[in-house]
Amino acid sequence: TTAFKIVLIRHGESVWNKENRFTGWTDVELSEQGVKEAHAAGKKLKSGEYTFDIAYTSVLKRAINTLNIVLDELDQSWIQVDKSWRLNERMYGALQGLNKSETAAKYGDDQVLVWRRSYDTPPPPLDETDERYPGKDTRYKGLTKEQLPKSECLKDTVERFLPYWNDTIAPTIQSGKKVLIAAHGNSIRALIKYLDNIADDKIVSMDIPTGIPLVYELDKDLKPIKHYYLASDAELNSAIAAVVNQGKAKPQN
Ligand code: DG2
Repeated sequence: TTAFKIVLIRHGESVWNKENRFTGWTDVELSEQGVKEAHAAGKKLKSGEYTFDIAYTSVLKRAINTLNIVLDELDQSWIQVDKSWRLNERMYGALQGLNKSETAAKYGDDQVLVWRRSYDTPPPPLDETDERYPGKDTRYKGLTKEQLPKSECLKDTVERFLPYWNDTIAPTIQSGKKVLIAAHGNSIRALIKYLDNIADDKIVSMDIPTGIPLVYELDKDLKPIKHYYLASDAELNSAIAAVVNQGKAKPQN
């Protein structure tokens, strides 16, 4: 039986989602549309009478700002918020900044699918001298060299996310606090892969839409009982199809 309910949300559309660029650890703003999505998500949670005791997010403003908008809609801006690099988007390495569709035209849809969705093939790495290398960003000054990624596959993201889940988030859920997590497409895929124990080859076809709350009901051992998006099937399917199509040389609508 359901003992706990948590809510996950991918941030609203960012300006680089809109321009269809690989983003990763690049700290880009929400687009106007993304701001609207965040407000709509907050309103949905409010009408479902969701309330939270604590929220977790990344150190990237598209997730932080989404969370703030959602909490404002709920009139719960006062709750404790914990930010961690461990909830950051998967580090997209040398692909960061490139257009996804142009990259597919150059390397093929299949290669881009592997880079976007495979479990254990990382994208091409950044060089440490590259301006995009996180070691150059003061917000990551507490990380060891081994923790600073040059690129990550989903497996790497799972591995760096799990200590945060096990040491911080999971015990908080089990203490009875109501938890909201605002994160990213691939950090949420990492969490779901772990929670639902999804096979490595099955995670390839999982895509997370922007700005739609995803509810997970968990038993007392935090095993998922069921999950659902707060959206109609039509809304959900078109939002997911949009994400899938971003990686194609010729997006079809
Ligand atoms: C996107 C996800 O991350 O991209 O890094 O480009 O969730 O922070 O917008 P987000 C990025 P895909 O893996 O879906 O291409």
